[in-house]
Amino acid sequence: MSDARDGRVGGDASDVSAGSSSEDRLVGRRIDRREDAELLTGRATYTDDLSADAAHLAFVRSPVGHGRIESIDASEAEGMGDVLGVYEWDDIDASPSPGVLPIRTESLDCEVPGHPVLARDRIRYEGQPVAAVVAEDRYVARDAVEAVDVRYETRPAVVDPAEATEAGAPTLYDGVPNNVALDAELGDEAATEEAFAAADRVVELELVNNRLIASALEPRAALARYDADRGQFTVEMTSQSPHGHRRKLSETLGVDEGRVRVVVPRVGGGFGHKGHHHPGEAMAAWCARELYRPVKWTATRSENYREGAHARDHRTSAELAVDDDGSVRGLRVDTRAAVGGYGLGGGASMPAWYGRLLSSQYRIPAIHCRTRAVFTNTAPVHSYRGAGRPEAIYVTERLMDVVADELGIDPVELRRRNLVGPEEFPYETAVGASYDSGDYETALDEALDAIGYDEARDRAGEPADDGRYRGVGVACFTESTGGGFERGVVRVRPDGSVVVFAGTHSHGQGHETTYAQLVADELGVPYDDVEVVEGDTDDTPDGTGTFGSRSTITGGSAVVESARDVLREARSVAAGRLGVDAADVVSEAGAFRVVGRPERSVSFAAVARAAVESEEGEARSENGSDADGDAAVAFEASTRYEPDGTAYAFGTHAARVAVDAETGAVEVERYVAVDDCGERVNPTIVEGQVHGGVAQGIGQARSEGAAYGDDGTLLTDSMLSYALPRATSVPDIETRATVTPSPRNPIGVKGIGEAGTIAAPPTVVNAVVDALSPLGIRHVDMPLTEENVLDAIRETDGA
Ligand code: MCN
Repeated sequence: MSDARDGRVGGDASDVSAGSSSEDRLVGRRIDRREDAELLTGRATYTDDLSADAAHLAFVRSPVGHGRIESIDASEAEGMGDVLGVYEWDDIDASPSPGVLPIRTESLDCEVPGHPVLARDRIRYEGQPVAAVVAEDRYVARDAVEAVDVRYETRPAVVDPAEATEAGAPTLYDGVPNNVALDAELGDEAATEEAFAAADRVVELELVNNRLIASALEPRAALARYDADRGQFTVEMTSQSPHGHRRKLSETLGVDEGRVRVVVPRVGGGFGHKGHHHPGEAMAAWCARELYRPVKWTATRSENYREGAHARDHRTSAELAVDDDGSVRGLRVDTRAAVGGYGLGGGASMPAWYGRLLSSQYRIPAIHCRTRAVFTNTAPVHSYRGAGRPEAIYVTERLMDVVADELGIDPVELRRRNLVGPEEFPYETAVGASYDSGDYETALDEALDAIGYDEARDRAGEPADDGRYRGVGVACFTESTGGGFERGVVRVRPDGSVVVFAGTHSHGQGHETTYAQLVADELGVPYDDVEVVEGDTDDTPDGTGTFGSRSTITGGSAVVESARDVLREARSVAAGRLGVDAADVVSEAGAFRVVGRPERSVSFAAVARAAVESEEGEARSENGSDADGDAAVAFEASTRYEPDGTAYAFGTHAARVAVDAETGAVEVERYVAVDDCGERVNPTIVEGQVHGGVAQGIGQARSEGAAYGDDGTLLTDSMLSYALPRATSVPDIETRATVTPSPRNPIGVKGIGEAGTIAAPPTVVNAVVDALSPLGIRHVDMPLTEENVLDAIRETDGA
């Protein structure tokens, strides 16, 4: 392990070429993101910027949370000028397309029919699309939506996942009693019972993990075309997973995957929900075929909030069994996780993502977790930055603080006594996670040092001079990153320039910069000579996408492996030119040299040129054709890479807060993040990822929360009512890093994209509860709004 609390070690890389010596390496350097000039000056093209003489799609959406459609009268809308078509389920049913977004029933306990792109007759959440209107312009389309008269029969709704499992609650599906889509267990129940029986005490905690809505600045959008002669769809859309969307669109449209090309321009944030399959994009494609016209759809903010997948929404009963000396013996967790009206899954409710992380950084000999995924009359729940891992870490890290309080042990000391030690890796947890590498205590100590922990704890328990209570909170975490496969193609043109194609899709992460750093290093070519292309399913034949903090591990390793293959081939061409064996040639700073004879060398570009001029190269160039239409390819390699197991990132975050007990106002005064994501390709990008994630995590802790009325009406359907964090609610975020490489991929990396959303909620809640502990407060559920904090104070006063 090496401490990487470094300062800035480099800036712009425009005149940098990599070499084999470690000080020349691009990986590890703070190179400015090459995509930023375009993004920050507004020159970037997003889906809604594309026009293509498109007609415009708009939806009639259900105002009812649970019910049935009694009738639809579209005659007035159909008669409006410039309206090209009004469609309802019967039109889909009569078409060659199934028109259903498949639900991954293989991971559920029940058979449910999938999410129809337009409601069949049953309505299961407010905002569900009921009819679609296509018109010459988007304003006419929206006016026509108003003219469609739909009658509904309303039914009692259920929006809370705990209430939904109670006897007598309204049910969403026939044959799914108590709305339980999945009832899954993880860990050894008998061993956990034994551990509980043997422990000195058991501490219980009831927790709500609040429902969140992804609020990417760019709402979801699609522009679909249909080429009737070729039977080919082209869908330009907002996506984190072009190949995933190609597969899902082809299923909904009822065509082979090869008949769908997905092209993704710049994406203005996704946070998980743009990896998910929604009705809007599929309907745009369906309408394009129906009308033989390009059809465009851009969600309004409120549509995005009502139909776009939501996140979290757990109700959990948790118990920790401990001895009086603070040794943790067992953990028992029972969670009801909302999946919304259509059970679309995603990490939050899936035991493999949620329960698997419950051990956090601790040696917990026995864990048992029951997770029930529960249908509710709410928007579908899917992955949102963290996807199951924030929910798990929140349970364990809140429990650690509550237990510490009951035992009268400092919360950091309690954690320290139970940490997995650096010599224990690979470490198998009681819930089946295999941690690859880690040095948890060093990261913890860094965080304590940075936040000034001892000084912060040393307070009188009385409000300070400004009348506010002060508190400090710490949370340790692990995070499963990587998973699945990715394909990376590295192509060298005859002039020695390089194009990298990857199946991932950056929507704010900066892959164009980091993949170029990785490949330039491997090939020893200038950074500026490496171009990175993502987001077109025709360019990269296969891929999985960007989510789960997996791109660097999987996509990065795939492009690195391809670069290594290319380098091997290039070295053998260089050896031919130099008249020596390939074993006697080394690659160094953009050239190949004969070992021991540095004056005998040939440049990488000359080798690329020689490759196309050779017989073998000519054959290669005839077969190859690159994305620019330039047929000449000097070298090309394609790798399908699957990591050798999961890489577990980790860290400790700490915060100091001030709480006004008169008003309930919480201020996060300082925030420190110590993260370990193995080797850091670009420390500036890593820190940017941490900043963004922490801001979102503070948002969850302080203010965000999707609220539904009892009838299933979304009350927070705009940015006025859904309280995102603002600049004033997020302090300067201080970052530090430790570096513990992962042995499970060739570049030693772990993911970083979600760490902030995992660590920040328990860090902030722990700090606020610490601040309010003189008032006898043991727990406050998120979000820590003034109202919730005051309620907690009043309840304790009452007691
Ligand atoms: N990185 C690095 N060194 C590492 C790990 C990562 O330099 N050891 C760099 C990467 O090369 C990449 C970035 O950090 O440029 C994030 O990498 P990674 O952790 O592999 O995560 P992904 O690229 O797979 O991104 C996914 C993750 C997720 S799941 C969500 S949700 C998310 C996020 O990243 N949504 C985002 N970050 C976001 N950032 C922005 N701006 N917008 C979003 O919607």
